[in-house]
Amino acid sequence: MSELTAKALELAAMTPTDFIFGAATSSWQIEGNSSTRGASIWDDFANAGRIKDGALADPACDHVSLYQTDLDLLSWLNVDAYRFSVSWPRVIPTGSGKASAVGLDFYDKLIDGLLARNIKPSLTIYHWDLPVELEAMGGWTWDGISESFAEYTNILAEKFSDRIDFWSTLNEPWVSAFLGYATAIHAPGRNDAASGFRAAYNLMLAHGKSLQVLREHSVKNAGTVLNLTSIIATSELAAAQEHIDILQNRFWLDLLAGRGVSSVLIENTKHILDWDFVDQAELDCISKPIDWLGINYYTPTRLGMAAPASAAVGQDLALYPGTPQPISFNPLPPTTEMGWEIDASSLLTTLQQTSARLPNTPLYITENGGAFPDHIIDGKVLDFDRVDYFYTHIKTALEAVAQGIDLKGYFAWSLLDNIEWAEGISKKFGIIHNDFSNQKRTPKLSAEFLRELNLGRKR
Ligand code: IFM
Repeated sequence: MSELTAKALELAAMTPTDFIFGAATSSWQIEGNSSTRGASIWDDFANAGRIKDGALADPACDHVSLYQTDLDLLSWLNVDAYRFSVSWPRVIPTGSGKASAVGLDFYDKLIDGLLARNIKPSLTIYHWDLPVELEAMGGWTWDGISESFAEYTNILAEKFSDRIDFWSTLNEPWVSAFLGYATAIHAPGRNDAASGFRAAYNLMLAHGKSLQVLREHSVKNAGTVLNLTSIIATSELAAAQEHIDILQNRFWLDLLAGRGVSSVLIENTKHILDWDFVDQAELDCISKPIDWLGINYYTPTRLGMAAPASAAVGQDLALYPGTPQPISFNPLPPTTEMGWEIDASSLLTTLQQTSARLPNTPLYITENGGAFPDHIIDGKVLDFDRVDYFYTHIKTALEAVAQGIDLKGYFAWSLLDNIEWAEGISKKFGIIHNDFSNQKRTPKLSAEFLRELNLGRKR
């Protein structure tokens, strides 16, 4: 038996029978075919040359044309579930108003294709591709955005509520608000701290209203997805650590748990905004119980005092406006190609902290994975680093289950090499290699590993 198989079977033996394994993607990162939908803020961002390697919305992975191939790959992987997102401008080309029959039909076929292969659909309503018309109204800082989101949710729920196993309102609202509005790292690139906080609140209000719509359609498995992590610092940096922990983790969990906006956050940010828009009825709407919480975990956030600042993507003090002490980000080696420290033990800490902060809520790891260089030898993609990353993180996740954490599933990020947002196609997270010149898909060693794990548990 090869070492790869032995490790996969070791994990299979640790896995509870009802645990879900899946793979994840998002619409803008894989779909391509932008001419058959409306425009999103990411199209504008890409067209303005803001993506490092010049990648554009097309062709991406041409998934709209090749979805049958991708469904067959999911079948070959033997996953239980597939997590994908719906492109808002594909379903409602101008953001509000009439839905596109062509757009809905695409997701209809995708969902039926999953069900025909006995794969549970996990649908994310919003994974960052906001229609440009809504951004022109103010985007996530606009008062009306949560109503537009509720209307969009209603269209999806009317069409798909009978066939979706997991509904998720948002993916990583911290990224939408702070990379897109507080800074200009992501689309729409506002670069205004106060807008970041406003967007953060409106995203959560949109979550609350969307959840209400899903409930009106009798949806019973609705949740949301946050990118949570543990913030590591020495005691001299306790004030900065607390602030960063609030912005990264607690703000979202506090709102979901009905604890409102932290007084520490309000105090630390009083020179930026007065938070006068916070409304008790809206807080009540946001804190209605969810059926599950998704955690996207990649790396810990390790703080230090020493310059130089970290070169890790997305680790930047401007993303945490109001931090009361100057700090830098100091990821320790080994790191991935994103500069992200590899530390599976922080996944365990994150799971423990989250279950304490949002009790009685089943958890799923909805994304986990790494960007690594691929070694292509004789047509085989030997991504040993990624195999090792999955092995250590899945093992930690399963150990957390054995310790009593209510963790119910794990989704690998990502099914395919895709457009890694502002980093473009040069940072590769896929378990399946994609040749962007001809769209040839080649499963990497990590895909074989996850397949062996899935076959092992089903034996
Ligand atoms: O590619 C992204 C994904 O869209 C959201 N979570 C993090 C991934 C890696 O950066």
